Amino acid sequence: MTSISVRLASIALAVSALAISGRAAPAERPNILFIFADDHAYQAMSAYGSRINHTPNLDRLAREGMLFRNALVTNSICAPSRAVILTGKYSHLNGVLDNRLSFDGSQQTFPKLLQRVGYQTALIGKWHLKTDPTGFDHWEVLPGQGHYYNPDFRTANGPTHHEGYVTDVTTDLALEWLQDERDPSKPFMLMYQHKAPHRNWMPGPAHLTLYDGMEIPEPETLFDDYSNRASPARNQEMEIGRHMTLESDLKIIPEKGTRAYQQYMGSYGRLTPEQKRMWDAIYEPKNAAFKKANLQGRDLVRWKYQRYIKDYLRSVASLDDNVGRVLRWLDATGLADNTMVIYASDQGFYLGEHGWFDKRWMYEESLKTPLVVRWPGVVEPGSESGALVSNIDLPETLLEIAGAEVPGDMQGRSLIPILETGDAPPDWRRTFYYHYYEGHEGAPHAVARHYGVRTERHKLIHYYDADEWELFDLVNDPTEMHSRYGDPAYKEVQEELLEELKRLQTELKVPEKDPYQEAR
Ligand code: SGN
Ligand code: CA
Repeated sequence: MTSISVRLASIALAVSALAISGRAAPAERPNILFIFADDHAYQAMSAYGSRINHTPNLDRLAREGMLFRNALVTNSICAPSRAVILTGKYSHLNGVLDNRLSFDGSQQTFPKLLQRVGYQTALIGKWHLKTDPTGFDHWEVLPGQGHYYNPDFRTANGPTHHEGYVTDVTTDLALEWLQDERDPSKPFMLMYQHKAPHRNWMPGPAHLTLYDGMEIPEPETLFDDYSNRASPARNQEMEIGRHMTLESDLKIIPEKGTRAYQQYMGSYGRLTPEQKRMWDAIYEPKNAAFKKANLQGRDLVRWKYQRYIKDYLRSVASLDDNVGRVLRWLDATGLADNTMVIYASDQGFYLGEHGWFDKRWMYEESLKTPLVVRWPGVVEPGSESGALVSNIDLPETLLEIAGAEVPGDMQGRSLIPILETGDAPPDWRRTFYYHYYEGHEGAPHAVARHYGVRTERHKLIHYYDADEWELFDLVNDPTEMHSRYGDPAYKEVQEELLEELKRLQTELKVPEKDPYQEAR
């Protein structure tokens, strides 16, 4: 077939799929712009009611689209979350159980299926799945975690290097592709994926002094003592007080010749002399004041929290600005009307809640991720959904939008009915299965492996190595400070949840033995 007949055939296919689903066929299939952040907590997005920052451009998407209050991830860590989105399958089926494993790019992914129905696909920015991306007509990705300043990228034609701040550079590359390189005769699907605001939270030049002279409010559980929960909550290594480093995390220059100095130079050392001058002028006086104050105990934790949260929010500010640039480009080119824009993060993040940074847990802050969808003419502007939705639902949603057939082995569900009507269909999921695997010896942050079930109101968690359980009542205890597992008052709920957990594991084909061992 010629490319024109392929296109016509694919449009016919799309139109018939839309006709089957009972919706009017739009004149053209929409473009898809998938904007993805790394470790962006919903607590740091004003559309979600942030108490600590403003994100006007992300909020604009929420004002013009739908905001999901319960967008849950199946495995709260970077590479696994990305693999779930590409495949629509839980980690035990897509093979990426943890950050150490590589993605098998020969498997079915939604970008490949979009290509088959005539979409042009591109991926720019953070990738983190080790193997070369497949299913993309164009890709330029950060190797591994990438760098904040003067980042290197990988492409199909070898490495590239770009001077500047990674969030700006990623946006420049995305806009260049949209403007000059894509094929305007085809609908596009662009995955525009940021490194920010991932650890070590290095702000960009435009936001280095944002929040100076201000105190950011502390979360109420900053000094959690981890009582009334199972032992893993106490035994992790993700406390701001005990585990966040002054050097690479908090930009206090370590002594030369130390390991900390080497680590610090891994990021700071990449700055150009000009960038270093700008950086030093801002951090050095603050660092000197910190050293002089010789803080201890809670005062030190409070200082660390302030330095952390400000750098984190500065990194978010640049993300927000750059999303604004892309939204304005869509406006200016007239593409906004026929482009679905999705904003999400790979998981949530702790901003001092429970005294923590990082993610991984089935507790709320890491289980939930921001998710906003703008789709002009379909989604009611300013609408919200509280349905239990997930990153695993995204590929099926995008396939349906493109008029592609949804393979039966995907495990999520298309969000289209919710996007169209604002309401979840009566048979929408009321329970959600979670499974975290990265609990091996020496794993970063030492969070025990666990799985569990979340309902609208309750959450049951099993830390299966130690065989400990937790049960939370999110209405009576929204900050999850008191496990009710074994509490006679929750006997019935507990039994129901245990049963539902088993049912979900069977339905989702979770192997009885943790596939983690076999994957090594
Ligand atoms: C690195 C970070 C961890 C982080 C993981 C995973 N340490 O190991 O804090 O949890 O990445 O993050 S760092 O010293 O390298 O910053 S993820 O987003 O890629 O899953
Ligand atoms: Ca992440």
